[in-house]
Amino acid sequence: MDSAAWTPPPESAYVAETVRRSAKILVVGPAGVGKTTFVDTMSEIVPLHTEESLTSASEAVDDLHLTPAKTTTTVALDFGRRTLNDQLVLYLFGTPGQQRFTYLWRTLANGALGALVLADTRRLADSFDVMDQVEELGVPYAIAVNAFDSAPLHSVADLREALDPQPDTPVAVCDARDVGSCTRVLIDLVEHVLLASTSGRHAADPTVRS
Ligand SMILES: Nc1nc2c(ncn2[C@@H]2O[C@H](COP(=O)(O)OP(=O)(O)OP(=O)(O)O)[C@@H](O)[C@H]2O)c(=O)[nH]1
Ligand SMILES: [Mg+2]
Repeated sequence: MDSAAWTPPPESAYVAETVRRSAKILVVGPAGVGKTTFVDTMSEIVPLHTEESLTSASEAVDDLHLTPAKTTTTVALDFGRRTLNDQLVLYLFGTPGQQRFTYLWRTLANGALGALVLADTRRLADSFDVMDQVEELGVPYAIAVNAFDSAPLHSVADLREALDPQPDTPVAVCDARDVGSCTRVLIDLVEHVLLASTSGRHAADPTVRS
């Protein structure tokens, strides 16, 4: 290798020295709800994507009328990293949203400490199946309603009633393109996971860094 051509990676490429714990977090939800956008927004490293072009062959199965600008779909995973505080780093795994890939993200859920289920107010019911799957896998989760510009706005109380999760499941609204609101829903999720683990309902605990 030509060492003269090598440039060191930026500081942010490495996990900070102070970080003691890490956690795998799934970002799940129906197709086109903004999972890849969320991972992109939150990742402090260049995220990994596995996007493939949507073709006319999938028109009959993929309903994309709510996201007409969308030209690609995730076929395996998105991966990003976010340091949430001095001591905790989150590894974000965005899943594919198309139903035909459900088997794949159920495998991806191995070792996940928590899941963020994204929803869209124009089709809240599309997230029910994902909520069921995550519950079945025993992964604690929070719900983040991604506020698309053209989507109707509802209060969190109304959203909770419509989504009907467990009473202690956090529900919040975010904009998948906005770091501030995405950070808040991730903090809600981590707090929920830690509370669930201290109350003994889930054995999950962030992995200690050696
Ligand atoms: N207006 C608006 N558009 C968004 C938002 N989040 C995502 N989008 C757009 O909506 C489309 C879908 O976003 P993706 O992030 O690819 O959705 P996804 O859930 O990863 O989709 P799949 O991988 O196909 O399941 C893209 O065209 C985004 O630019 C949002 O918060 N507001
Ligand atoms: Mg995607």
